[in-house]
Amino acid sequence: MNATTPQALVRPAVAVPGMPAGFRWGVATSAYQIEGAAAEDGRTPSIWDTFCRVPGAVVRGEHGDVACDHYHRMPEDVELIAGLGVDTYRFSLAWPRIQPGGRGPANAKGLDFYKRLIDELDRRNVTPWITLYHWDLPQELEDAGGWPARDTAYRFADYAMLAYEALGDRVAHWTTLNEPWCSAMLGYDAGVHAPGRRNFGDALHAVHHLLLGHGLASSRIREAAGSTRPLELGITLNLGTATPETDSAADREACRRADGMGRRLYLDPLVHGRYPEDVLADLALHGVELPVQEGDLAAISTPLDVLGVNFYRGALFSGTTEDGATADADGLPVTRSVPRDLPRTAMDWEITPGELTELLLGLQHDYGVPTVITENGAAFDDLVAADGSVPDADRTAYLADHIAAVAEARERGADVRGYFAWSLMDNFEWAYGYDKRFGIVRVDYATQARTLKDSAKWYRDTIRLTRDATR
Ligand code: IFM
Repeated sequence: MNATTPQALVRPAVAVPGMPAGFRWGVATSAYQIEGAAAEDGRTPSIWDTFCRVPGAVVRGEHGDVACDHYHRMPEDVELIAGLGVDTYRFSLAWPRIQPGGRGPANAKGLDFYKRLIDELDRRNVTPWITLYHWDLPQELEDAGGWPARDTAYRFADYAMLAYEALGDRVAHWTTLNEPWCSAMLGYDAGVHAPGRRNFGDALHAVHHLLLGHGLASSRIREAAGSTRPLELGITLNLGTATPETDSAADREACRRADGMGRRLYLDPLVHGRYPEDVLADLALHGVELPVQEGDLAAISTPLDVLGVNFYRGALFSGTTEDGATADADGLPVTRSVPRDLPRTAMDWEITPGELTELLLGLQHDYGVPTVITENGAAFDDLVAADGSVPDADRTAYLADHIAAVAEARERGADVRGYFAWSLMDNFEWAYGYDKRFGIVRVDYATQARTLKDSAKWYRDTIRLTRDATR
């Protein structure tokens, strides 16, 4: 059992009340985190291949060259997925595999891998759910300016069409981007993700161009699908909640700013076709203006069929420094996240399932778009028992509490249509390398052996019992 949550008790699998028959159950992964085969069949480097080579950027200098070797073990992995009884598998396409260098024609060998994956999923009645972009920008496009440059949005739309033209006759579920906040803010402002740049203004330009890329790709995919092909199109955002530490005006303002930068900056243009005025004013204080051109917001607000929600935690905010100041050294208002005395995961993330219910109800109220939880899960420092099993009661408890939070949100009126566990298997956790294990399946990186953790068995049984109860 994990030291961070010694209280985690073994949870029995039971049917989750209130889940309708068509509720989707899935597992999720992304290309760079699992595929490996970094230089095979025409794939060229992405910004992550480059970033991993920067000394100090990733724990122990680890990288995705081999990762879980999924590129070579894909049929066995699909077998594993089917054995869990999930109906949906969310995975991402590697842009530098499908369109090496980020421009020009499709690479047939790259597409073939995903065609074979879809064949395997079809054979086992698992629905493919494609994410077009999970952070692996072709390096050439970064060299040409990356997401802060407007042209990258057009390049993304072209790549999206290459993928849709090749796979759209067999795949109905398409997500354009995974977590544009991370691409922009971690990649271009904090510099802790690829490409490792540190410029707030560039990061905000990246936000706009990511959203524009989403919009351009969405409208072209929608047009190509026409009225005959089934299509469920959306975007996935990482979302949390912002709770004020006290009822003071400063703390409530801090929450307005945090919610503005983390949620409304994306969802207002996506759903309502406008950026939130208060956030634009906050950005102006930093001397930043979004590079919006005529027609951009119409493209960005191309209707969404579904909003993918990745939830890991909510946060408490204060509008003052620990010393009580409301402005920082630059005279800008303070938005400080305040640690709480709550159980934590191995990422040191607070465990806050109730805030998932709150988030989903807020999304329903503010935006009214059907949602699917496209990621939820936790890293813990798993121990392998003498008999080879992985008794991860802490992860099972995390999943159980968050699935219950989804059920509660549904009961209170949120239109949540699915839940995908992050992640199918342990994988490359970005700047943390292979240190942090999010899988419900353990990967022994020395042998590439896969072992179902207890949480995977619990998830499998929970899905089966829930389905049986709704039959
Ligand atoms: O592993 C990541 C994933 O790639 C994106 N969402 C959050 C996960 C856990 O950090």
